[in-house]
Amino acid sequence: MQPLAALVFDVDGTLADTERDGHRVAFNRAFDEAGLGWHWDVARYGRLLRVTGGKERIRQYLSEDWPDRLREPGIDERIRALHAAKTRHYVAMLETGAIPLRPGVRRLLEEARAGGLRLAIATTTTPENVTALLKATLGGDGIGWFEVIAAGDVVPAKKPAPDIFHRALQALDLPPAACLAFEDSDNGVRAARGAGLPVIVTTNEYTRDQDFTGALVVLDGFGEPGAPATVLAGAAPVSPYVDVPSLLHWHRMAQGSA
Ligand code: XBP
Ligand code: MG
Repeated sequence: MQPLAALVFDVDGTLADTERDGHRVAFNRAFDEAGLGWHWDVARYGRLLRVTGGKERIRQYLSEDWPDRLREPGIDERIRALHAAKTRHYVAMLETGAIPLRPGVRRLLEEARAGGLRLAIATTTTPENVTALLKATLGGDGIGWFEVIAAGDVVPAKKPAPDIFHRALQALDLPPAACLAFEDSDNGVRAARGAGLPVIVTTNEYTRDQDFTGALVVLDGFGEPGAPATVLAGAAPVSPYVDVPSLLHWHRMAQGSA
């Protein structure tokens, strides 16, 4: 049996609830700045989240509301520029401390590090967004907590393709059986499973009704002492919240030896 050696975390919706009050707001600020008159409300953004990747999401929106604009010369460059502006607004929001880590995340990361588990990130979002989030929430050395940060356009295909998880496993030089992945969305679960990773889901407002077939366990969050996590599917944690003993228990289950 492979011992558990590393934890591979998704970022958006998993480490922090970034979509509704972070990315969406930053997109709208970039649209305003560009004088486009576009606005993504909470519901519309929820539907657009079916497409992973910010540039891809702008393209999806155009295909739905302004299909002719997709044929305009230079549209790719304009999407890139608009997305770069969005990233600038998003990073500025993070630097104000506007987006905290989800309850239980910092505790679990600290417990995992104390327990000798290696930490990695596999995310669709732009690398600057990851470093800004980690710096703003964990402090200057927070980035160093993660041995591997695989993010954004470093891989050709985004989630639900498994590429970003393959990239993280390669960088860790570990087989999927020695790891556990953490995700919040069905696209993420399919990506992690596509890379052979056992995956633990923590849902959020945008993803709670999605299909998490293939996940080891589905919870409404990581939980904290005194604020237990609710199990929505799969085996309960060893403690009322997600901790290292629970991870070891789920990992054994994943290998059929619990
Ligand atoms: C979620 C995504 C990202 C973000 C926006 O990433 O799909 O595209 O919504 O970030 P994760 P960018 O894999 O962490 O859940 O605009 O930088 O793409
Ligand atoms: Mg996510």
